[in-house]
Amino acid sequence: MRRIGIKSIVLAASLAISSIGAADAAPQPAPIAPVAKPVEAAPVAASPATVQAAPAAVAAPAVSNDPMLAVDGAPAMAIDPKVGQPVDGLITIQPQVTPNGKQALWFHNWLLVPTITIITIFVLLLLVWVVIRYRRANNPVASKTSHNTILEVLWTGVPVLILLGLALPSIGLLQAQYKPAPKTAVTLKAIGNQWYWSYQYPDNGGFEITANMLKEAGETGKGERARTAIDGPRLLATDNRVVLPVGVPIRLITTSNDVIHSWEIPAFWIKLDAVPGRLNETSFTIDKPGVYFGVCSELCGARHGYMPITVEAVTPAVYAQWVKAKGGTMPGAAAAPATAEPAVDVTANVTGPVADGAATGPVRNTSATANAAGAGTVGQ
Ligand SMILES: [Cu+2]
Repeated sequence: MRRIGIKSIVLAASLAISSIGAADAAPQPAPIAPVAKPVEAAPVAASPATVQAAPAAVAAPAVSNDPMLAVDGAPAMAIDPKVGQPVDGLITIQPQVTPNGKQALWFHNWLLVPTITIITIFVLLLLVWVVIRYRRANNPVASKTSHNTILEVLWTGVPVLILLGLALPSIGLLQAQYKPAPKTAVTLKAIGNQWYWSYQYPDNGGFEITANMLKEAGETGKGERARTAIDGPRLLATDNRVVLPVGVPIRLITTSNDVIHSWEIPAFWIKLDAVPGRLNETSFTIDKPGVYFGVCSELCGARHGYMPITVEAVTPAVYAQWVKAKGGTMPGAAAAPATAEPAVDVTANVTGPVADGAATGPVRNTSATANAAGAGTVGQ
């Protein structure tokens, strides 16, 4: 009996230890690979020139040589270096800014980690005790006990209770993550491309933005802007930020133009594959304004590590302003299609080669005006 007991104890200990390793490994978000020099002339130049609506309409500061506004026209927002991005020495999950994320973080910090720790320490102490107390010198005549009902009931019942205690909140969290977005949600369609992301806002007139990684000073080509500290960390900052409102449910739809990518923002507890020919959907609500970084999380080719995601979460009022500056419409105001925003000025703030909507690929319709007419329809 004792032999079997020890065997199962050792097995349990190794399982517990290996799961700790897995938990530690999971939250590391950014694959910070050593940067090889940008291999090609980079898709940035060739990619659909990030032609954006000129921020002229925004009352907010629109200084053209402000790096954050130069291409985007989005309101400048300072980055909190401890939130929404990897932090040196952090061994746990990033601080969460969505209700699901907070629930998951609580689950991890207050149920999983303590349970694993207690079990591991208990098993370790048990092993040490057995090795010392029952070593041959101390215990020359081994016990022949073969059954102990109380002990057997306990070592079956207690693990069952532990598993139940973990399963109940876990199922609740799963359910929350699969809850469909309400009708009032703002839709963001993220489209993976080798190797950048483009985004459509079908609820806001269907305008589109393209986000390329900002290169480091010295790596940029002609007309490209190098990353600065206010853009965000190296390999995570993009030329255009995805702007989203806080406190409003966001319906995230992902798809891809070529291979499987995955849209991930660790601080939102969101990771959703972008599969060619399919639409995947999930939803989340951002609680706190801020800038949040993520990366493509599906191995998608040579420059997989160079297609980051930058989300700027702003108040709904600022979001409405931004949408207007992009030539889009807010769902309420869109009732009157007469608001044909004057042809969006695509000449300002364009660093890359200017392409008009017709010149680029079918999905890469970079002209905000082309889509404005079909307000409310989901661009495929
Ligand atoms: Cu990718």
